[in-house]
Amino acid sequence: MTSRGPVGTAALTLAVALGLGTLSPLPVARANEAAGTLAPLRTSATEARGAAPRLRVRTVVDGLAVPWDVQSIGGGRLLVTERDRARLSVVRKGQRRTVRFPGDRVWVSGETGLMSLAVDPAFDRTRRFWTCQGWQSGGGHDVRVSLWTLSGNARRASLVRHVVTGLPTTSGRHGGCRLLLDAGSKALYVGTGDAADPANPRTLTSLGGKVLRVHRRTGRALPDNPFIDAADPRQRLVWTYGHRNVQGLAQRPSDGSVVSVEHGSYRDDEVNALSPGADFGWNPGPGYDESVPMTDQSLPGEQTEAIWSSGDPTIATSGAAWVAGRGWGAYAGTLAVAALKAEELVFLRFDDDLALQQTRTPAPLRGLGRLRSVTRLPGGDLLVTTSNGSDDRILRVSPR
Ligand SMILES: [Ca+2]
Ligand SMILES: [Ca+2]
Repeated sequence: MTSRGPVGTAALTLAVALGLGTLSPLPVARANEAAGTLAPLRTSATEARGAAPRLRVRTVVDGLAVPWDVQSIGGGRLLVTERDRARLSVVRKGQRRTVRFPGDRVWVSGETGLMSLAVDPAFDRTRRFWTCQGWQSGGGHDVRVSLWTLSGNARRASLVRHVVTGLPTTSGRHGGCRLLLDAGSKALYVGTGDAADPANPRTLTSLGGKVLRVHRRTGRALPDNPFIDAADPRQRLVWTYGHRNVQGLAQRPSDGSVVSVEHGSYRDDEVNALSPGADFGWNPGPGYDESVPMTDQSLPGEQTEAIWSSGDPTIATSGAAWVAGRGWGAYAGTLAVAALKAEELVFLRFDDDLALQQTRTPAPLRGLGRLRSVTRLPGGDLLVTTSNGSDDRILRVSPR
């Protein structure tokens, strides 16, 4: 595997002169490379869709500790999870209020705690939202997806039901877990981690190292799932497999396609274009040997290459959202990906067929600390959570 060379000096100078921020070397697009059609790098604003707007970054709320996810519940209010405190909060006008909820049942260990959130599009009427988190039960623990209702005064969350249980856990490493409500159906996608157990990603009866697709209320498999005829009911929930630790899921508004974002080992963070039944090729060896490729083509059957890969070293990609809405200009239609280790928000442009066109990291989106999750607000602004461990913030990124 080779990395594509850096952008030419002339192009870089042009980009800087145009105020585009720094153009990064194009990471390996292995699927394209294999086909011999690596797309040219766009180098000027005139080739992009309009000019790149200046970006404004504001702090929405501070004083948090590892806020894992944030979602709007309307009325200027945000629902926020904090992983290690297992705390659920509502934030409005910069003020945070704790929501009463059984946080003492949440299993917190290492990378696992109170993690992703999804909010019912009909929240105004239903008051419903979903979380995924570590959970203690019967002396053991798992990661599970749970459906809640928020009280009218937003002070208390009541469990409706656990929608999916039994996502595997070990030490808390690689606990996933990302939720995404499908825009066009009743499906809920659940991105899971492999729990640092080498058997999980390719064992179709394990819920670890997968993207699951379930009915959002019942947690049942959907009739068009790829393994719906499997004998084991867990396998019927599987949409894709061979994942390491899915940290992001995002659905492109233009065509409904869903991508996952996952952490690489020492190399190759990945953005993957999901298709039913696809194998994404992570198969750590005995003893969780992580020296194997992130997409190991030597495995039986077909393995699907990433549509973007960090190469070596990784940047520790996490959450992502597609950029849409007024004012985004040249950034419209890109995938905004948060990076923990690189402490930046990266915009990836793909063409209609999800072939990589360009990567761009605007200067205002660098050096903001470790970034965890990206959420697109109804108007198009992005919310980004930091993940430094203390004095964490929720940031709002807007085009000026
Ligand atoms: Ca892979
Ligand atoms: Ca193969």
